[in-house]
Amino acid sequence: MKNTDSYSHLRGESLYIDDLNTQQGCLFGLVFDAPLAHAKILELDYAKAETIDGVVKIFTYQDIPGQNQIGGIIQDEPLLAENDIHYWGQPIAFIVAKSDAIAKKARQLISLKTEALPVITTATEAFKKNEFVCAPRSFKMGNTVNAFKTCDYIFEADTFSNGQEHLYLETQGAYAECGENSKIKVTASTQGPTQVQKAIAKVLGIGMHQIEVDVIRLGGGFGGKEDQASAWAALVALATNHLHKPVKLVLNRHDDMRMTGKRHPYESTFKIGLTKDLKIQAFEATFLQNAGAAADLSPAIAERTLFHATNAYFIKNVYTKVLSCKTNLPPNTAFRGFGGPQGMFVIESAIAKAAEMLNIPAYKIQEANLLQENDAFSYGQIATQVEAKNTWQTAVKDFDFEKEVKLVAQFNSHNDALKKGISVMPICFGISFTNTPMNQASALVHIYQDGSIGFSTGAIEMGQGVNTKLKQIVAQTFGLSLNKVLVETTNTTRVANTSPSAASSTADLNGKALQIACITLKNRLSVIAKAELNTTDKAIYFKDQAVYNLQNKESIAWETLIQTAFLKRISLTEQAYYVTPIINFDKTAEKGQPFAYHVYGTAISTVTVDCLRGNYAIDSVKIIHDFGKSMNLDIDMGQVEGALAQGIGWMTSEELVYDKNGRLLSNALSTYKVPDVYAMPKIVVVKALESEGNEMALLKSKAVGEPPLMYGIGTYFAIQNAIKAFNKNYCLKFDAPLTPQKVLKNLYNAFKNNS
Ligand code: LUZ
Ligand code: MOS
Repeated sequence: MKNTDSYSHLRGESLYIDDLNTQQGCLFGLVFDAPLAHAKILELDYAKAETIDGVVKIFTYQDIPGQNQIGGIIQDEPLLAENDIHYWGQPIAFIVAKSDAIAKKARQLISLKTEALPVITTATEAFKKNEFVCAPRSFKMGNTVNAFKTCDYIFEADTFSNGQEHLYLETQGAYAECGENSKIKVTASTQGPTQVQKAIAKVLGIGMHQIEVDVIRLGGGFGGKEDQASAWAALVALATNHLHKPVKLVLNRHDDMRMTGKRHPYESTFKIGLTKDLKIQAFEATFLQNAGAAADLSPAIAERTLFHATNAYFIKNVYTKVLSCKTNLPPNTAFRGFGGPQGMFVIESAIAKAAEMLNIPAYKIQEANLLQENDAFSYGQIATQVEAKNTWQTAVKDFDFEKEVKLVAQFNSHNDALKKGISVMPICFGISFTNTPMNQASALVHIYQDGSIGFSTGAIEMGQGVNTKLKQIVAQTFGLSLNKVLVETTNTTRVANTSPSAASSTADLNGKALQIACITLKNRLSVIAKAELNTTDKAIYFKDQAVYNLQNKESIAWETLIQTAFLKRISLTEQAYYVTPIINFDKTAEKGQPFAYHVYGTAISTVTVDCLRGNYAIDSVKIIHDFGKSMNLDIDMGQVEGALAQGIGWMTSEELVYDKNGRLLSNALSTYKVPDVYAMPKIVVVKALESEGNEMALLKSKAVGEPPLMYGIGTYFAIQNAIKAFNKNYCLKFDAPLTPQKVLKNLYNAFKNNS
C-alpha cells in the first residue's frame, strides 16, 4: 500500500502553511534578529520603521502580556531578546505589516546599538570557561579503571562530529486567527502542537483552553520542529492577540537557516581497552555537546548520546560522561537520532583507531563484540530479542562480504589514482522517549451515520507516512477499504496533551491508541452484529465492508450495521489512550529500562576515492534492516533510504560553518551541501531481516524513522579505509564530515603514526 499522500503531493494539492487561504485582512510578520552573537543591547530604535506606510506594529519583549519565555525543559529562552543578545539570529523584534515586502523594508530601517561581548562558538571553549546549560550526566557499568589494567591494548583519541542543518523543505512558519471570546487558532508547522499551545499560553498569559493549535502536515521536520516551532507560533499569536487580525509568518530560507538551531556538534574523547582476543574490556568517553545559547532539548539529547555510546556492542566496563556546553550559537536541537548518532560515531571511531593500531580490519573487532541475548547496556536494560549478530551475519552472507573485501583489495592493487574502501556498520537504536512520561498518546474515532470514519490522533504527518499507517489500522480493524477512512488534522482541541511526533515512536504510540479505540468500537458493534446475524460473538468477522457469520456466511453490510447501531442508540464515537508498559528510568541511579525495544541492522558500504582530486563516490550501501513485521514495506523502505541519505550527508558533505564571531557562513544551499542524487550510493540494497518484531511495536512493525540514519556513519569509515590504501602514512582522523577538501589533505599529508 502506497503512501496515501502521494496523490495530493504529486498534484501540488497538499496544504502547507504558505498555501493556506488566509482570512481577509491577513497581516504578514517578519522577524528582526540579532546581527551579532553576544552583546548588550544599548538601544533599539524602530520609530522610523514604524512610520512606513503599511507597517501595522513592531512588537518587542515589552509588548508581551505574559511571560517572555519559551524554554521547554529549562526556562532559559526568551521569545524576544530583552537586554542581551546570546546568538547571531536571535529574534529581537517582530514586524507586522500589510505585506511581506513592506515588512522587509521596515526591517532595514530598524537600528540597534550594542556593546559587543566575547563570543564562544565551540564546546571546548565553553567547557574551559565552565559555561553549561545543565548539569553533566554520566553512565557507569563495571569498573573501567580496574578493567584497563587488564587490557593488552589501550587507545585514546579526540573526535569531532559537526552539526547538521535540518533543511526541511517547508521552512518554519505559523498562521494565527482570532475566534470568539478571545480564542486564538494557530495553524503551525510543528512536530509538537501541545508544546506550541503551552508556549503561546505562557507568552500571552492566558489558559491553554483559549488556544487551538492545528497541524495539517509538515514539509519535513527531522527534529527541527520538535521544540523550535514554538517561537514563530507564539509571535503570530502575540500579534493576533494584540491586533485582532489574522497574522502569518513563514520564514524564508536564509532567515530559517540563520535563526534556528541544528544538530549538535560534539567534541569528544575516548579511551578503549582490548584484550588480545579483540574483546573490548573497557570504554570511556567524554562528550562535549555544543548546546548553543539555550538548553532547548539539549539535556535529553545529551542523555540519548549516553544511551547509544556503545552502539550494538556489549562492553562490560563503561564510563561515559556528557557535558552540555553553552555557546553563542543558536540553541541546537533535536535532529533525527537525537544525540544517538554522535554517540555511535565515537565508539565506531574508537574501534577504527584500535583496528588501525593493531593493523587489522575494524570489522574483526566489531564482530567480536556484538551484543548478544541478555547482555546488559550500561544503563541497566537487558537486551532481548537481539538481532545484532543476526543482521551482521545475514549481511555478510547475503552480500558476499568476503568476496567484496577481496575485490576491493584487488582493485586497490591494480589502481594508483583510484582507491576503494569498505566498512561494516552495525546499528542498535532504542525505541521510546527516554523521558518516560512522554510515552503516551490518545486517539478519537468517529463513525458517521453513513459508515464513513474520521479519526484524530496526536500524530503529525511530516512526510514519514504515519497517516497511511494509521489509516491502515482503522481500515484493517473494521475490514473497510481506505476510501471510507479519513485522517483529520492534528488538533489540540480534538486530541489534547500530546507528545511531539518524535523519537521514531509516533506510529507506535498513536497507532496503539487508535487501535484500542477501534477495537472498542468493533466490540460494541459486534454485539449488534451478533444479534442481527443470530450467532455468537466469536463467530463473526469484519471483512470487505460487511460483517459475516462464520457458520453460514450470511452477512450484513457495514452501512446497515452502522445504521442499526445508531437507531439502537449505540455510541459510534470512541476516545482511547495508550501508554507504553514496563518502561522506566531512574535518573538518580542512571539505571532502568527506558526503551520498549531496540532496532537493529547492519550496513556494508563500499566507496571509491579519486586520489588526485579528493572527491569520492559511494559505490554501494547494502543493508539488512530489522523491520520486525513491517506493516508497510513501501513506507519503511522509504524511511531507510531517506535516513541513509541524511546520514551520509552528515558524515560526508554537510559542513556547517560558523565564523569566530558566531556568524553562520554556510547559510544557503550554495554554501551548504546536502546530498543530491549524485551523492547517493550507486547501489542501495535494503533487505528486511525475517524477525518476530515486538509486541510493543504497532502490529509488531518496528519503529523505523531514526535508526537507519546511523548507517551513514559506515561511509565515513569506508572513505577512511580508501585513503589509507593510498597513503600508508595516513593516521586516521575522526573529524566529520569528511568533505572532499579534507580527503585531499589526508591523501597527501604524511602523518606520523604516533601511538
Ligand atoms: N525527543 C524527545 C526525541 O523528546 N525524547 C527522546 O527521547 C527523543 N528521541 C529521539 C528523538 N526525539
Ligand atoms: Mo526527533 S530527533 O525524533 O524530533
